[in-house]
Amino acid sequence: MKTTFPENFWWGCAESAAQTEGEADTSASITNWQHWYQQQPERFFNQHGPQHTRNSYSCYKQDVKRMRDIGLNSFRTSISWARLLPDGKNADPKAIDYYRSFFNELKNSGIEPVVTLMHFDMPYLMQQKGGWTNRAVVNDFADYAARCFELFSNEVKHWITFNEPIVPLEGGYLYDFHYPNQRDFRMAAQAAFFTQLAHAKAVNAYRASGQKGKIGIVLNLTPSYPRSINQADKKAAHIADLLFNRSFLDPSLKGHYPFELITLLKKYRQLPEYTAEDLREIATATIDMLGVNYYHPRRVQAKIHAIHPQAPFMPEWFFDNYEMPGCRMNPYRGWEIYPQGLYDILTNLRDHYGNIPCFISENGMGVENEERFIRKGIVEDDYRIEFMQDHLRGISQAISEGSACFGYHCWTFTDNWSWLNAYKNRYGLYRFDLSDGSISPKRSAYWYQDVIKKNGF
Ligand code: BGP
Repeated sequence: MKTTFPENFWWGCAESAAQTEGEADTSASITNWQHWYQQQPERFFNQHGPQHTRNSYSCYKQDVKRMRDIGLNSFRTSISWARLLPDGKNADPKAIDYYRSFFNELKNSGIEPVVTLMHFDMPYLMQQKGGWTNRAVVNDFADYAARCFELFSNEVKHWITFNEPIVPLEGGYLYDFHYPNQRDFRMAAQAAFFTQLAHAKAVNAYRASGQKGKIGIVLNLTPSYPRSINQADKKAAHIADLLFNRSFLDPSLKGHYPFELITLLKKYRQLPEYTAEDLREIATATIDMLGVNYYHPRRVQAKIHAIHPQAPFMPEWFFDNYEMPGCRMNPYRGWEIYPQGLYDILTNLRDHYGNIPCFISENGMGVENEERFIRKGIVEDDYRIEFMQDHLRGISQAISEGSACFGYHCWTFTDNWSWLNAYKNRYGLYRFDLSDGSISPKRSAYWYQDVIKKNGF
């Protein structure tokens, strides 16, 4: 059966500055990632750090040409805060030129630039101030956002404030996979609240600028499925949903936090500090569009063991993760593959979040040792094609049932540096050869080109 999409559907890919740009010849200050790598290079896969990125700073014109060849009509990347404002205040003219000419190159090729202000990389000087746990950084971010809106008003009509804002908090304050490697729920909650406030201030600054483009946020939504219909399992899934999805989804879309989440955090004395003015700022920051990143679902069950009363407070006080026997897995990343999850997310947004216009802003499959699949110089990544097809079917079905989903961006265009995993798992439509820096299309690039041409498959 044919899978089709509406006219003017966004077909694109996503990338981020820190994962692609490389350490170019601007006077960028160092980021939290560069600092962390200097401290603990052994924690990065094969010790490949942020300096091993592909250097798209120098080759973006060739990249855009490849995007045009495939037929992309939209593309998301991010601005590096540390590159644009090396001292936190003054914009570097070279960085301005770079971003302007990159965005213009896209536009002139018929590719709509979608630009994220914050995709995991924070200037280290902001981190030294306490990062998202410090209110002063919220104001610094709002200033940075306002500078971007002013500097790139001609080039950019689609802005994203944050990419997956929950991830740096989970990584940095709960599970130790982002700097500053703390384990303190209260700090995580404070950082989450200030991140939301920073998002709201950026949205409100955009409205105040009078510009007529669109602004939104990208959230990684991970539907929580209970192991069974048993009440305890269902409650466990409900709390996981409150903590990991609705903690950002509700304030971003409804302007306020779920009452049950506030009650829960209050009970365990984990509520962040906030003011009435902060809540007003969040309540008034209405977004135009939502980006949904989806890779895998979350399955949970009621806790099996009691909590150690002196152990640090963690989300896992309320549930255990559950691995469903026989589920389809991506063993390289350890993530379940469940396309139905994407359909469920879109249906939930339709039914409970006013059917906000949304696009799938990341979806893809990271696989290790892809050189195994090279035949006649091409990575035959049929598994990636199948993964994307299955997810696209879910999207198409949701749209036919009324979802306001208007696009799909796969992660990612060219294999890139993936944080702690560095180059372990490859996600690209194009292969990046680390040994000589060359780039070549995988089978999925040709497949995607065909899908775009036919607006379906
Ligand atoms: C998302 C991030 C991306 C990218 C992707 C793949 O969470 O927004 O930046 O890294 O995940 O995940 P990973 O690199 O961890 O395999």
